[in-house]
Parts: sequence; structure tokens; C-alpha cells
Amino acid sequence: MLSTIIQCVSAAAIGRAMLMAALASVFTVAQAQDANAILIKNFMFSPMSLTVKTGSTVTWKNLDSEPHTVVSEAGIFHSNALDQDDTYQFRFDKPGVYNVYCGIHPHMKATVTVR
Ligand SMILES: [Cu+2]
Repeated sequence: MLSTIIQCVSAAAIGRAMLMAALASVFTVAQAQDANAILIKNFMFSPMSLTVKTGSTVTWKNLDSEPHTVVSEAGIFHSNALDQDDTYQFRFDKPGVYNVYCGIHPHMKATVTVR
């Protein structure tokens, strides 16, 4: 009787551990998707160079209280001014090297390499 209760308790503990493991792997996938993100902070793109697979969507997020834009040097895309916490997304369907800068502060530069 007592051993049955102990078995039930330990089964529940294992179940909980498996659930935690499953949640951890979901979290890892979410982080992997965030790898296609460029943060804008302190008047800099971070990372300044990012490599993604063809077909990837890159998300820029402005963390500064100052507005920034995301502009392709080749004129392929041009975001609106991003206020604090605003995001901009662009899907890269063709391989190549894309130079990006901020239209308001052109010294802010980043490179997206699409493979
Ligand atoms: Cu800027």
C-alpha cells in the first residue's frame, strides 16, 4: 500500500521532469528563431554582421528611445522610423551580402549575409 503511494509520487515526479525537459526544448527552439534578430541599441546594430539561411526573416528591434530606420544600401528595403521597442522585418529570399544602415544616423551600419 505504502509502496504503491511512493510509486505514484515518483511517477508524478518523473512526469514533471519530462514536462520540464519538453518545455526546455521548446524554449531552445524559440531562442534559435531569435538568432535572426538584430537589436538596435546605443546607436549601434547588434550584431553588426549576421548570417542567415535563404528564406529567413530578419527582425530588427529598436531599444533606443531615439528613432532609427533600417535601410538597405542597395535600395531593396527601407523601414519607417522605428520608435522604442518597434520592430521591422524583412524576408531574405535571395543569397547575397546586404549592407544595411540607419537612414537617420548613416554611420550605423550592419551586414546581413544570406546563404
Ligand atoms: Cu539611427
